[in-house]
Order: sequence, then C-alpha cells, then structure tokens
Amino acid sequence: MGDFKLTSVDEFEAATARLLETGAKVGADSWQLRVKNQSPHCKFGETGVCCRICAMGPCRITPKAPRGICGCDVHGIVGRNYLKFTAGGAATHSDHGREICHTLYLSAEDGNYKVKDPEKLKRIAKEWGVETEGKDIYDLAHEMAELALLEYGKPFGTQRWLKRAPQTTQDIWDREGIAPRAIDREVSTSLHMTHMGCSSKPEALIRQSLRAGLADGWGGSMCGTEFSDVLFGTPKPIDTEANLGVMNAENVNIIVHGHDPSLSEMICEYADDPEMIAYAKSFGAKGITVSGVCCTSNEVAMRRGIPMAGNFLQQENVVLTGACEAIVVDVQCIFPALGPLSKCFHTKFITTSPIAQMPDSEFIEFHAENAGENAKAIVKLACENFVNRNKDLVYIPDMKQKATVGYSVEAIVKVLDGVTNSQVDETGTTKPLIECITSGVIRGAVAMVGCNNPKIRPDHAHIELMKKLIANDIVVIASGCAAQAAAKAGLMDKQSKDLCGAGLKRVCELADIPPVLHMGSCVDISRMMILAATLAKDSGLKISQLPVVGCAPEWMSEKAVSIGNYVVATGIDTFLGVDPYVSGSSEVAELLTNGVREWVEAAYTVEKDIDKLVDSMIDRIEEKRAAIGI
Ligand code: MSK
Repeated sequence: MGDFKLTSVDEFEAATARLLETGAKVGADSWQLRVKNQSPHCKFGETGVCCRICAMGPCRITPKAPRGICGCDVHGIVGRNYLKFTAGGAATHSDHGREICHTLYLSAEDGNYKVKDPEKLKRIAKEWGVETEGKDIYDLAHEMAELALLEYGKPFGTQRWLKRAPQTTQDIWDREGIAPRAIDREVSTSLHMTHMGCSSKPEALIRQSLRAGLADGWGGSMCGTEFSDVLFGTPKPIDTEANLGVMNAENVNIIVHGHDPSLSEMICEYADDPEMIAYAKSFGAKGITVSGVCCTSNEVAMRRGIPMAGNFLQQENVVLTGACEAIVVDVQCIFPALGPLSKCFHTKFITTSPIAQMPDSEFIEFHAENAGENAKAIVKLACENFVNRNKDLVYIPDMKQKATVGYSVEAIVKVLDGVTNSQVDETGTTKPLIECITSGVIRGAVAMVGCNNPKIRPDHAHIELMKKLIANDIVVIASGCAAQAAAKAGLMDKQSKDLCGAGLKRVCELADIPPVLHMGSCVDISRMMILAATLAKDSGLKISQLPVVGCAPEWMSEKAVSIGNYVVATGIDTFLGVDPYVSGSSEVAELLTNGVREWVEAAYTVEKDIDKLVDSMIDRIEEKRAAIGI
C-alpha cells in the first residue's frame, strides 16, 4: 500500500478539538456545546408522539392520555408527523430542482449560464418526445425547461421521469396508487392529509409518504440532477482533495456551502479569473482558494475538482480556522450559527438566496440574470477581507486526502466497460457491472447517503461501514455528506483498493477506480435510481431482486426521510442508523420496517449499532444473491 494511510475519526476529532480551543479564545459557540444544552432530548418529540397541528394542543400521548383532544391516537399522530417530515424534504429537493429548471430557462449563448452538455439535453428531449432536429440548442433548452417546470403543477397524469423505471416498478407504483402526479401536488396533498381532521390512518399516511418521496426522487430531484448536468456538464472522474487541509493559509479562502450549483459555479469561475487573482495579490495573498462544504461542495468537486473542506458537522470548523475570508451559502443544511460565529472572526457570512436568509449575514441576492456581477462582487469582497485576518487565530489542520470523484451513471458505465471487454452500445449498458456481480467478483452494491448527526459519532459510522463493505467485495456508491466522509478518510483515493476483498480490488485495478464511488450531492440520489433501473433492465431482474441496498447511517434532515421513502418505494431495502421519530407507534414502525414490503417489495431497517447494521446489510445482499441463484 506504499505510504497510503486512511485518516481516522480520532484524527478528525483531534483537529476539531484544537479548533474549538481557538473558538473558546474568541467566545464562539459550537454545535458541540449546543448539543449539551439540548440534552436530554424531549422524549415526546423523539418518539414522534407530540402533536401540534392545531391550536387545541399541543397534545402528547402517554399511557394516561392515549388520545389527543380531537381523539387521534398515537399511530395517527406519529404517521402524520412522518408524512409532514417527508413533505418538507420532498418540497426542499424539488424546489432546488425547480431553481435549476429556471436557470436552464435563462441560459443563453452570451449569458451567465450556458448549455455545457447539449448531447444530454438532446437525449432527454428525445426521451420526452420533443423534436430536436434542426433546433437551436438554446431554443431546445428553453422548451425543455418549460416542460420540466410544468411537471411541478400539471393538472393531470404522472411524472414524465417515471418511464425511466423498469415496467415492473411502474406497475407496482400504479397498482399501489403511489405513482406521483405533479410534484407540487404530492407535497400539497401531504400537507392537506396531515391537517387537523384529515387522515389519521397509518396506512394512508405512509402510502402518501412513499408517493411524496417518489415525487422527489423520480421528479424534483431528477430535474435537479439532469438539468444541472445539461447546464454545468455531466460529471466525469476527476481528482480532488478533501478535508480542512485544503484551505490555504497564504490564500484568500472562499468557502461555498449549500446545494444549488448555480451560485458556486459562478464563484469558481470568477475566483479563477486572472483579474481577481491579481486583486487578491494586491491585498497580500498569494492567490484564491475556493473549497466547499456539504452538497454545493459535491457539485463543484465533481465538475471542477474544487476541493472539499468538509461535510455537514464540519461547517463551523472552516470558520474556526481563522483563515476563512468568506463563507458563501445558497440553500439547505446551513447552520444559522454561522452568523454569530463569523462575527467572532473576520469572516464574511454571505447569504444569497431569499429561501435561506439568516441574521448576522450579508445578503447579496443571486439571480441567473445578475449571477456574474454578484459572483464577482463576492470574490472581491473576500479578497478585500484578507487584510482583516487576525494571524494569531489562524490554524488550518494539516489534514487532507486525495480523492477521485465524479462518477455519474454515464461515467460508471464507461469505466466499467474496460473490466470485462463487453461492448457498450451507444447509450451504454451496465452489463459489465452485472457480469462482475453475477460472477461474484463483486457481491453487490450499497448506496451510502446522508448527513452527519451528533447522535452518531461524526463520520464514524460512514467510514466503518464502508471499510467493512469493501472488505467484503461490496462496492459503495456514495453521495452527500457520506461521500465527503469517505473522501476525508481516504476511501476515494484509488490506493484504498488495498482495503478491499480480492474481487473488488481486482475490479478497482482494472477499471482504475476507487472502491467508494462519489456520485454527487443529495439530489443526485436520483442518479442511483437511474443506475438501479438500468441494472434491472439490463439484467432482466426486478429492482427489488438486485443485490443492492441503501444506507443512511448518520442522517438528520427531512430530505433524508424523503429520500428513504423513494429508495424503499423503488424496491431497494434501506438501512438507517437514526430512528425517524416513529418509535412511539408500533403500527407505523411495523409498516415501515415490514408492512410496506407487501406494497413495494422493500422496507426499512433501523439499527443504531453499526456492527449489526453492516452485518444486516451484508446478509441482505447475500440473501438476494441466493434468491436469484448467483
Ligand atoms: S448536505 S441533507 S447534511 S447529506 Fe446535502 Fe449533507 Fe444531509 Fe445536508
């Protein structure tokens, strides 16, 4: 293995402890302190049995008070809370997708945003039955953007993207009445169902949770992913680095954080501009380093190789380095804590979206129309701020790993073609991957996704699970903050192939890939759905028969629950390390972990012990292999 060594979670924690010392010097608050203040958590909230959907309550279910004032029992309350949680996640992802469609609508040959992957746009247009012949690419982009936007509110029919699923999956969705209609309709219907005096039957609430989830994964998120590729380029394998050591003490450091690549793409563009680099130098810096946090980071890492400073629970650490001139955020997963924290340093906390406005930030509203101008203004502001650094506070942990990222479905199909020398047709097939799986060289795949959560030692579950999976010849496909955990540890360095079982190691060598493949941000779990659908079609199996499972061991957001619902509803068993506030209802917990299997051929497993979690995933993969006789 040469001198390659994974970075351990102990090392992550030692670096964080050192940064928290800086924080203590300047009176900074931190999530570690706030967790202490919030502990122990409210048991009613934690088990999902508190209802505050009307003003007669709040009602809390106990053995002495088994029903709320309206008479709703614990199963109705827990089920409603679960559906509301899902609707929040589906709305969030889908609105992100909508923003991308609007950006596509404003793309122009001479505009801020251009079409970088015209072939992909044409492919999707053909899929949607739109004539492409002889059409100007921007006319086509505008037509497709408008059609995509109509998917959010069309009065009749189901989502266009559903046709990408195998017929057997579409039949299940139709049979169970969960094929999503207009994206916004599923969110609205969910909120209607959870209003006082509507649904309190667990089956109805969970069925709608699956449907709203599908509206996200096979609707809004898919718009986000596919049209981001059209605008910014479909990811291909690219080298980058990960962890706080990517920040550079001699440079102006700009951190991009959030989810929507429209902003970060522009910031990266201007940070590379020789005029801006000269401007940074005029303030004594050697250059400009842009690095990222959370899914914005994943987006620009996959397309530009921009380094990843960290994931969700590392967002405060970038400011604590004392070397962050600006943290520029768009939407989702941004701690409001960044405002007061930045005030303890010279850092400019810049919010850019009307959707995510926060106290103690500078608000520079970002639109497709003014994107170039505003990105330049932000980069200039960061350069000017370099002189305000307190050098005594600067400490950047010397910790980073190499990573190869950018494994879109298109890229995976391409790299794996070399493994078996199968011929790939013009649209690509997953047959080489299927051959690796059927021969047993690879036992299966795990889609590892999701966040960090202080309830779990940060990154520990992600890294330990991935290590054990690859050692058992199970390839890991990762997105979101799980992907960044892997990259920070070194599991996306191709040299980590030596940690794999013999079969997966051989595949990594032949295809020249790391054993943990970076597939993007949280909206990009739609890529995983496309991959599963393609594997099923190419193998002639149902998705639920594939030796593939999903896992979110450290999840925390509403989006993660929406994701879980569409992954399960697509027929993929999903393993969670954190309970989605449903333990208060035996009926809801039973439905999610077992009952839904009757409907969609997959279900959830919730397991907080990570050793048991990984073993149950491996067992499930082996059971699926045995069931199809491989
Ligand atoms: S950023 S939703 S903490 S994965 Fe997509 Fe990370 Fe979870 Fe946010």
